[in-house]
Formats: sequence, structure tokens, C-alpha cells
Amino acid sequence: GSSIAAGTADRDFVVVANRLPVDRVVRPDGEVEWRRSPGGLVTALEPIMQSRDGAWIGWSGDVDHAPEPFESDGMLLHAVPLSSKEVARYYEGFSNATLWPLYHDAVAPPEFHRSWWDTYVTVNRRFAEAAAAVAGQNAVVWIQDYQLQLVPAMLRAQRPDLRIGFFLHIPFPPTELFMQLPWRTRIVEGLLGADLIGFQLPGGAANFLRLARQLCGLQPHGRTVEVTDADGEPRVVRAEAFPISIDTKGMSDLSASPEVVQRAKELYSELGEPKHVLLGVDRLDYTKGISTRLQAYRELLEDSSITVPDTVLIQVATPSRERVEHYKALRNRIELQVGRINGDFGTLGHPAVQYLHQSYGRDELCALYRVADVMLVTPLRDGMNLVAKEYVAARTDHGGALVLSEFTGAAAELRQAYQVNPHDITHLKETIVAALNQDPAEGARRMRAMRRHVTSHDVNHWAASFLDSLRKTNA
Ligand code: ADQ
Repeated sequence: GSSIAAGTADRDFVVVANRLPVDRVVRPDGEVEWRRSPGGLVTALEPIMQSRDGAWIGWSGDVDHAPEPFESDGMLLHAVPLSSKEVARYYEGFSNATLWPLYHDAVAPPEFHRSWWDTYVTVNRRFAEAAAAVAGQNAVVWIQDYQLQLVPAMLRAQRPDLRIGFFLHIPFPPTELFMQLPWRTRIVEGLLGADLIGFQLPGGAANFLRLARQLCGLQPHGRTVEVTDADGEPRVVRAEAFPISIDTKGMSDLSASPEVVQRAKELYSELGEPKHVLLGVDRLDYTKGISTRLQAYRELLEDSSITVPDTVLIQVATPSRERVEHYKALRNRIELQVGRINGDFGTLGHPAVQYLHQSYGRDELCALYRVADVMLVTPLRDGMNLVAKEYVAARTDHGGALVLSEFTGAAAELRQAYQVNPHDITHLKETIVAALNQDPAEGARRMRAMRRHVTSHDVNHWAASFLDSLRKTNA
């Protein structure tokens, strides 16, 4: 994109997210280039951005340095600068070591530090100010995710004319857990600045409305609650579920392309044509249940329910949040577990687990999905889990089986998956065996039903439903 300075408040559709949808790339000649980061959210919002004079506000991922606002693919990109101390306290600290574990059932203990909270407030204010500067009169502003929960109220205080939406990509926890947070009321008040608050599941919306009653003394009616703004005017806040999805057609088309079909064949032959291929694809995160999955796989090898080289597990673990202490420890634990399984059960040239701590391109990921007889999605808690939906979209051949944790948002929609409680290792093992030995006709029936669902409920459907509901709230 070309670079145009802009700071005027004239955009009618503004997205506010922790990250900009581009990555900074330094070309060999030293020139800086911004490359679109692949992601469902950008794909879904791009047409709206282009048709409505859109802007995206977010951090560039660079410390201490933010480019001037510039135009890219029909939208204005407006970078919010963060210092290294702010990255440590607002992002790695409060977002990823306080809120992330707390909102995921405290599967890791959340840490509470007042200095992290103070920086969270400072940074949220900076995002709110940027949005206030960019949004035109009566514009729609859509704020994304747990890093920015104070932005709705901060923005409303400055710009009561705006229509403000918020979407939480991760679970919203039960009140018993949320009540641990020292700044619980401030967070709920922050979110109440929005007209519409979207959650992945109805349960998240219900948890939020219960807290609005408990902490703010408000009286919810159905999915809405009435608040009184600073100007004394009443306003309705709606809390509702909008399960996010993927670009299903894009994924299906890519998966059915001759290149990907060919690549899948190559991969299968490179693996030595095993009878069974199992696959896990996750960010290396303690919520994803990678360790329990490996334990179940290990026990299946110990029982001789499966054997090497007939069976192989491919575990792709995307590097993630590597400066946060808990993630370093997790990586060590997982890699120790993988090493032990391979040491105990591998044979020369045939590891039991093929472990890849790497990021993959869409086409390679798609080829892997096509090769996997059984896809293992076993998080201990997950807002949605897009990998499960991608696997279904990629199986244009109606082959394969999806083992899916009941603690993912996706489980509410993908009813025909082999659903499991990942904490129950005995049942997880039985379910993996059932999926490996499924009758092909039965498997195809399940896959067809799931494909119908992700085809009619894709990411465009998600964005359109949210924006539709936002338009109608306080209309
Ligand atoms: P995540 O926790 O990141 O998202 P997920 O929904 O599974 O989890 O999305 C991961 C994405 O990264 C998928 O599109 C996947 O294909 C991609 N990916 C994973 N490993 C990869 C690799 N090695 N190489 C390349 N791509 C890889 C958060 C919430 C989820 C919620 C989403 C969207 O935690 O619950 O579904 O946001 O709202």
C-alpha cells in the first residue's frame, strides 16, 4: 500500500484490535514493507472496509516505533505505539498472564499485579483516543478481544455519537472465577460502554449479564440491560452469542486444488504410507490440551492398541508468547514428553510423533488436514477453535474423523464430531480408537453434516450477524 498521512475523523467503519492485520517485513534492499497477515477476521472484514471507508487501529508488533497512518488494500491502517515496558505489562502481563488464564477456567494460575493493571488502563486509553480521532460522526466502531475491554466505555465518554460493538474471542468465565479479579467492576463497566457485546457462546453472555447485576446493580431483561450514561440518558446494552467461523469456501477450494491434493499425496508417501495418521495443530498454549493428548497417545502405544510404524501422530505446535514464563515451561514439558514417546516407541526412520515447532502456510496446513485420518482437537478450554472448522472445510472428500473436546466453542456446533472430555484420558483413548476404526460410510455421514454447518455458518455470516444486530441496538 502507498503511504498517505491521515488523522482526520472521517471513517465510517473502524475496527480496533490489539494487532494490525499486517506484519512489518524488511526486504533484502532494506525497504520496509507491510505484508497482510493471514487471518479470518481480515478476510471477513475487508469487503466491508473497502465499501465503507474503513480504518483498522492496532499495534504493529514493533516496540517503540509506529509508522504514520497509511492506506492499504482499501483501508486506513492506524498504528498505536507501545513501549517495551508496555508490551511487558499490558500485553505479556495483564492480557496474557492475568486475563488469558483467568478466562480459560484458570487452567494455569492467573497473576495479579497492580503495575500490569495500570499499564492496561493506559494502553486501553491510547487505543480509545486513536479510535476517537479516526471515527467520523455516527460511525460504527468494532472493538476486538480481551486486550481492549476498557475501550468501549473510554470511547463512549469521548464520542457518545458512535455506535460501539465489542467481540470477545475467548471464553467469558463463570462469575465464581471472574470475581477473583481485583479490577472486576472496572472491566464490566468498560464493556458496558458498548451497544452490543458479542460472545462465542450463549453461556458467556449469560455470565456477563449475571456480573452486571452482581457488580453494577443492574437489572438484565433477557439479553439486554439498561444503563444510564454520563449525560443522564438511558441506553440499552445487548449481550449475545455470535460463534465465529472461517472462510469455508476459501479453505474448501484451496483443499480441492490440484496442488494441495498432490502435496497431500507426497506427504503421505514421505510419512512412509502409514495405516493411520493422527494430527494436532495448535498454538503452543497450555489451554490446548496438547499434554493430555500426548499422554493418551502414549498409553495407546503402551497398550499396543496402536503400533509404530503403522501409526504416526503429527503434532504441529505454533510458537506462541515465548517471552511469557508459563509458555517457556510448557514448551519444555511438551518437548520432554514427545522425546520420551519417541525414545520408547519410535523405530529407526519412524518416530511415533512427528513434532513441528513451526508456522505453516495455508496450503501446507491444508495438505496435512487432507492426510489426517483423525484430527485431535482436545483443548481444556477454547473460545471457539478454528482448527476444528478448518479440518471439516478441508475434507472435501468427506474422509477423516474429528475428535473434539466438549470444552471448545466449536463443540456446540460440530455435534457429529467424536466429542470428549479431555480430562478423562480413558475415554479420550477409547474415542481415538473409535475414530480410527470408524466405518467409512458412518464417517462420511458425520463429515457431510459438519460440512453443511460450516458452509452455511462461515465468517461472513458471523460478521454480518454481528453488524446487523449492532445496527438494530439503540436504533
Ligand atoms: P487461537 O487460540 O489462536 O484463537 P484457533 O481458533 O484454533 O486458536 O486459531 C488458530 C489459527 O492459527 C487457525 O486458523 C490455524 O489454522 C492457525 N494455525 C495454527 N497453527 C498453525 C501453524 N503451525 N501454522 C500456521 N497456522 C497455524 C483465538 C481463540 C479461539 C478462537 C479464535 C478466533 O483462542 O478460541 O477460535 O481466537 O476467535
